[in-house]
Amino acid sequence: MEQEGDGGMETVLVDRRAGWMVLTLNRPARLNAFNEEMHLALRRALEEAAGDAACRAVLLTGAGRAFCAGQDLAERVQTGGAPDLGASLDRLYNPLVRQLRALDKPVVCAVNGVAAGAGANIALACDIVLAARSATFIQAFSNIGLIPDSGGTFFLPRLIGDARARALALLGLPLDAATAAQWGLIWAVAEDEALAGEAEAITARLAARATHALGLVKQALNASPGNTLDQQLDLERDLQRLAGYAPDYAEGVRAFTQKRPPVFSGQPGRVPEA
Ligand code: T3D
Repeated sequence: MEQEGDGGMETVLVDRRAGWMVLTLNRPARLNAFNEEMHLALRRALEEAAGDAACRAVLLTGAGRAFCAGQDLAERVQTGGAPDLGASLDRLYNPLVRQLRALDKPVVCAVNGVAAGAGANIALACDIVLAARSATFIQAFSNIGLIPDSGGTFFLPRLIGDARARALALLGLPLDAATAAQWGLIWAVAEDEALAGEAEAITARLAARATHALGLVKQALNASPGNTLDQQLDLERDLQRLAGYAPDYAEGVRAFTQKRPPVFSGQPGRVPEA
């Protein structure tokens, strides 16, 4: 799963814990900027997380002082013709964002330092974003003549409203973590030295919950922005039906009535033929 490169360093570190996985972007000398190798390593690690029933949550973070500085611009210095950036998004960034959103288990992002360009928006594509107090979010794209990608123009206005989204995207200025949390861009801020512990505690807590239901929660919330209320009510009916047949629902109700903590398996149930 780990990928060799960057002078023998793995570009994504994969740490398997009991019930969850930590994925660490690992190109610290380049502030964990994405090159193709890191893209492919992260994709494979997420595929492994998706296919492993024992992995019930994922924690994504960065090595060193940054979370991720977006695209590795050293790869984009033009010596010949201009690169087709649309092709790069199609092949690398868009599949990553889709993969994070579609993963049927929660993804926590611990933003340990600056998150710039695609690095910022990949953080926003995760389910729960916790940032170190010293971290900043920069829609750096317009600083180099680009537009926000990796879902930035989707996530930003939905999370913080059009006025703030426009200013961040057009000005390319850093937003501090506390303001990001206050605006609703992210879930919360942790003190720098407490970030890893708090993010791990959240991920471990998620891994012990009703994983199948959490995947359905993601599905419902992912569909919400494009749906009418009627469509969303229908989707909730369909997904709740699936949740209701899963063993974790029976266990949740049993545990509640027996006044004890539930022990969830995370597994889907058998849905009767319609
Ligand atoms: O291309 C496509 O496929 C299309 C998709 C594009 C997606 C994108 O993400 S476009 C946006 C790309 N990212 C940026 O524009 C951000 C560039 N970086 C910065 O603005 C700053 O580095 C930061 C604000 C992130 C951090 O600033 P600071 O002062 O803390 O650090 P620094 O000194 O600028 O950077 C430290 C080192 O990391 C430095 O290398 P050196 O001089 O020590 O050897 C710097 O060059 C390197 N670095 C930082 N960001 C990148 C990078 N190297 C390559 N690519 C980077 N994005």
